[in-house]
Amino acid sequence: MLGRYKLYFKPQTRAFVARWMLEEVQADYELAAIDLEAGENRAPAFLAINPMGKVPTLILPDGTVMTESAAILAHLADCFPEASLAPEIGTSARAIYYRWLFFAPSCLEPATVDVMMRKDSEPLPKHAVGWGSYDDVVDTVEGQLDRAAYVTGETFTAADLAVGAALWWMTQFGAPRMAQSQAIQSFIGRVTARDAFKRAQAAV
Ligand SMILES: N[C@@H](CCC(=O)N[C@@H](CS)C(=O)NCC(=O)O)C(=O)O
Repeated sequence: MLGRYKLYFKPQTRAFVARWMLEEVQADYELAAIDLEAGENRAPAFLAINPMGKVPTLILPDGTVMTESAAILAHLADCFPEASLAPEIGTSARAIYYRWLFFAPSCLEPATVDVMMRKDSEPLPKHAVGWGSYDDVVDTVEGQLDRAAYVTGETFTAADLAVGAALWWMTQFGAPRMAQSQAIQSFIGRVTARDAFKRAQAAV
């Protein structure tokens, strides 16, 4: 979609994922800083845009509001095919891409929040939670990265951005098994070496 995007943004949050993707596709965009500590995301003006009060919140050039990091990645990958960040629709490669794109928010993230924020609690029942267990999640992603350079194979896609950003944050926060996993750390090294990742870290 041609035109200017507007990203409601706070550094060191999931909004970074959307900014990284905007840089990958070289979209024309502006950042609108949101001070979460000051509660700007709970102000009526912002809740009118995103009732969840969360970032990333992306305004598309036609004014449509998009939320949910993985959905934003998928949409931008489709809008900028020249960036080659999504396999062709209907192919098996696309199926694998969807699998990992959704694995990040539905397995990696909640498993990590659970293990890091409920340290003194019993794990939630494996059969009841969508991610099963933290160890299952890490075994699964590690197993994939033992076999290939990227979760989707030998080329970087938006799904690698989603999984890579999650694993990078998990490492920063000291999540179990991250620092010890060679496959995961090599993958993080590959994705964070990208120019778009570096540009997305520029000060606001
Ligand atoms: N499901 C959303 C989650 C977004 C989210 O939780 N963002 C956090 C920052 S990492 C936030 O805005 N927190 C502020 C709050 O809830 O008050 C996504 O994947 O984009």
